[in-house]
Amino acid sequence: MGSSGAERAAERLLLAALCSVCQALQDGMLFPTESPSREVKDVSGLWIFRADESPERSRGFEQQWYKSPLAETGPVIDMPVPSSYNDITQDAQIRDFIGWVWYEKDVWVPARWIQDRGTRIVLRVGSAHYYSVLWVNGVKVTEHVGGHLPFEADISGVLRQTSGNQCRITIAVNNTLTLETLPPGTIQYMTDRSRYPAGYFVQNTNFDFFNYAGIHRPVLLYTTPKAHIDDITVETTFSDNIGLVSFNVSVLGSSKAAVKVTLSAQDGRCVASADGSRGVLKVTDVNLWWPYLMHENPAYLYSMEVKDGQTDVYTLPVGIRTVKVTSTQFLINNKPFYFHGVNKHEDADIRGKGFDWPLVVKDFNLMKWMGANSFRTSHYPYAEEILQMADRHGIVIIDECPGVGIKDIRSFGNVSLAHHLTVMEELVRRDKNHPSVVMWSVANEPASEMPPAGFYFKELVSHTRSLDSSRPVTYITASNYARDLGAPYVDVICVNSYFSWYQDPGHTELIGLQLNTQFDNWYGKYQKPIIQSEYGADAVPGLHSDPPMMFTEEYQKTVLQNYHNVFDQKRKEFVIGELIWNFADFMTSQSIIRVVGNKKGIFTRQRQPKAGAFLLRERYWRIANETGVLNTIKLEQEYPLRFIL
Ligand code: BDP
Repeated sequence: MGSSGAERAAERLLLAALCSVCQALQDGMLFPTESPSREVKDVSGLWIFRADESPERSRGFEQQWYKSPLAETGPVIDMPVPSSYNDITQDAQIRDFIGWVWYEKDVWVPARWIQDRGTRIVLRVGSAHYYSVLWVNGVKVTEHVGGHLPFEADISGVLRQTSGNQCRITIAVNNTLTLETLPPGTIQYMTDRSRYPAGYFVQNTNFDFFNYAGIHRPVLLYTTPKAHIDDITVETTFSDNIGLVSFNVSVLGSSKAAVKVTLSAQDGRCVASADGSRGVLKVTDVNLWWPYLMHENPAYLYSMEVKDGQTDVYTLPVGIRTVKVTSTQFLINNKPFYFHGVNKHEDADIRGKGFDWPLVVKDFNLMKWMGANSFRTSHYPYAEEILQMADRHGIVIIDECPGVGIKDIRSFGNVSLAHHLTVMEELVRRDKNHPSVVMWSVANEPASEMPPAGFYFKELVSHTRSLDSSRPVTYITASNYARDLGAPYVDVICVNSYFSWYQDPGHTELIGLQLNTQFDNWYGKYQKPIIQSEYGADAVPGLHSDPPMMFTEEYQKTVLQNYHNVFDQKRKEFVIGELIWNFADFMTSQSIIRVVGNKKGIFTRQRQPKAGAFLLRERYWRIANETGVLNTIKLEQEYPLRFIL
């Protein structure tokens, strides 16, 4: 079919945009999947573990614990991977440990992987918090700065040179945070000998969640052919009933790559194909990717098979959708989208921040039960498996980097900024192809009124835009509208506020006035759409009082109701979303304002609903029904609304 002028213009725009997408990092970071040319071997499970308790935490390096089996260096304990190590033992020293810990596992590598010189063997860690060094059979293969994002190393050479099929993987992980890490922190040595023993130190941070550490996501071995598909970038748009998928494939290890791309519908039918590493696929009668509750057939995913000649095959799910922002609206597929969702944490009993499928599936069931159409990955990137779930269920994501707690002016320096830019590059490289991701958040509640914040956020936002021009960029502010120096650069204003909690505690009657003022001030100054990106109140489950008092379930409900009254007025104007703080109770460091963690969850940490969950459920379904596109009968069968509406 010949393309119209408008389509050709759209194609040119897409290609131009793609030129600037993700050029900063050298290599790709495709999620490891199996295919006729690729194998994956999950080496998570039971590892052994040793914390380096020497005063400087440096004995492991001095004695080269990576050179021999870890058990020969001293006492080791069992440690599950993925999991935070903190809550696994009965030892408070392990829970609160700061410094290097060592993990080790012996695995067998299939003989054919070693023998076939055309096979590339990669070791990949889904994430480890915070700083990691990796050895294979005593040989260092890579190191990585930063939790929450994956890293990997080609270990084919090491395996072939060392002891063949047996592979001893050693990973040293250090959770120390400094002024230049993300999130930042400081180590404080306590020098008053009348109060602290010699060498006593603490880790100070400015964020409100426990600094869980360890190997948090699966560790995988996977193969690719030597000549392999290294990265794929897709961008999508549509015009009338024609979907356009522009793609850019990079192949490594081959000078004459012959790329073929095929797009299939959910019934397996091929709907478009092309030859070459760049191009645009045209899909007639396109099924767009729609958010949950916005369409009767949400989350439609095509399957894009990328082949490099006879050697490599990689299949990528592709959702065709557009995202745009106007001065009052957030548009998905040119239709106004209202975020009625949650803020989350990767957090649960025992495993801490360790990836856990039962928890992930339960959380998606709860979000769908309550009619949430979106969540924000507060305050760091979540596991890729979670984003894949969101793609498949139509849950929209604001994807946040770990820029939380930037409060010290020294964390606005050039070294910090350079690292922050790199983290955004890693994040965009990893998540750029997920249709569920509709916006990047570069930070949470930084000290955006400090003078360097203007330059810092200008750079950060514009760099993020240069990595991906197809999505809006924001950061989450708690600053006053008149003093916020980063707001001029963002596309959407995201504001956190805790009226009647941190301000005027106990006075829920003030919420209406204060929230109205907040919205009018921000909109008056910037004329950009606003998301209430956090609001809420602690509720200790089972604590009751009427009239409501702080920390009871009734108080949490009353705070929410007062916020909702204002949202209902302002969403007719420029408020484009509300995200409750928080989906579930979560662990924090110990402090006099936290009773075994933060209790602002509408679910407990064990995922049982508090009264506020039912309130939100009723509200979210009502808002979804207002859009008028729902097949209510079908949804009622899935979730018995008659009980709540
Ligand atoms: C907000 C922070 C969030 C906290 C929340 C709270 O963004 O991380 O957990 O306050 O205090 O300002 O509950």
